[in-house]
Amino acid sequence: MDTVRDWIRQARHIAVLTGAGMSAESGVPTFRDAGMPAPGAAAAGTGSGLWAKFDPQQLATEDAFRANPGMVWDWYAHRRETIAKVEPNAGHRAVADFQRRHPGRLTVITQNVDGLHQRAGSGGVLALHGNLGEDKWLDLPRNCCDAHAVTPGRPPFCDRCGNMLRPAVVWFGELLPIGVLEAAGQAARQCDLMLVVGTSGVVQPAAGLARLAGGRVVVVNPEETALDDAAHAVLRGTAAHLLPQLLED
Ligand code: BV8
Repeated sequence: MDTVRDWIRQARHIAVLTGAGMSAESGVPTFRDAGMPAPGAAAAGTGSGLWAKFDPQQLATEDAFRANPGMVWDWYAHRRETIAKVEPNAGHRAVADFQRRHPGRLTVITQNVDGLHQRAGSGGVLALHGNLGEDKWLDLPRNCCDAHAVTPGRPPFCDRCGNMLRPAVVWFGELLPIGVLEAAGQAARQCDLMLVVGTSGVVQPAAGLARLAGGRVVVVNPEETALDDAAHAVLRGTAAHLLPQLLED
C-alpha cells in the first residue's frame, strides 16, 4: 500500500480504469452478481438480483432488444430505478477529490454506465460504454422521429414510423464511441500509473486498455482478475476502502 502511495505521489499522469465493482459499495449489483458469467463459465443464474436468471450478455444486445423490446426495456428500467436510489461511494468521491486537488493529473476511464463518477464530481470522464441515463433512437431517426412526439411505452416509440427508443449504452457486438476509445487509449499510453479498479477484466476492448498502460499498473480488487498478470501490484480490497487511503495527499 505505501509503495503504491509513493507511485501515486510521483506520477504526473494517472489513469483510473473502473468497472462494476467500483459501484458495488453504492449498492449497484455487479454483472457477476447479476449472473453475468465470465465467458465459458457456468451458465447464468448464479447471482442474487431480480434479473439474476438472465445473462446480461444475452440481454445487452441489439438482437435481444429487437426480439423482445419490452423485456430488455424493463431490464434497463429496473437498473435505472436501482441507480436512481444510490449515491456515489467513498471510492468515487476519493477519485473526484483528487481531480479537484490536482487538476489535469488524473483521468477516469469507466466501463460503467451508472454515471456515479460524474455525480461524485469527476470531470472529463471517458465513459466507454455510454450512459444508462440517456436514450437514443434504435434506427436512424427520420424527420418524424421527434423526441417530443414520442409515444410512451415499453419501449417508447415514434407514433409515425414506429422507431423505438433504446438506452444510449454500448451493447455487445456494437462499436465503442470511437472518440472516447481513442481518448482512453491515449490516456492509457500517456499515464505514468494506471489504477484498475473493480473490473474482472473480461470485456474487450475496455480491459485491453490496462495492457496499453505507459506506466505501472495497480489492480484494486477483492478477488483475482484477468488483468492481475499485467499488474505491477495487486491490492486485495474494495474501492470504497482502498481508494480514499491511496488518493489522500
Ligand atoms: C466491440 C453496457 C467491436 C451495456 C457493456 C476481443 C476478445 C474477446 C471478445 C471480444 C473482443 N472484442 C470484442 C469482443 C466481444 C465483446 C466482449 O468483450 N465479450 C466478452 C464477454 C468476451 N465485446 C464487445 O462486443 C464490445 N464491442 O468490441 O465492438 C466488435 C463488433 C462486433 C463483433 C466483435 C467486435 C462491446 C462491449 C461493451 C458491452 N457493454 N456495458 C449495459 O451495461 O447493459 S459491458 C458491461 O459488462 C460493463 O460495462 C462492463 O464492461 C462489463 C462487466 O465487467 P466488469 O465491469 O468488470 O464487471 P464484473 O461484474 O465482470 O466484475 C466486477 C468486478 O468487481 C469483479 O472483479 C469483482 O471482484 C469486483 N468487485 C466487486 N466488489 C468490489 C469489486 N472491486 C472493488 N470494490 C468492490 N467493492
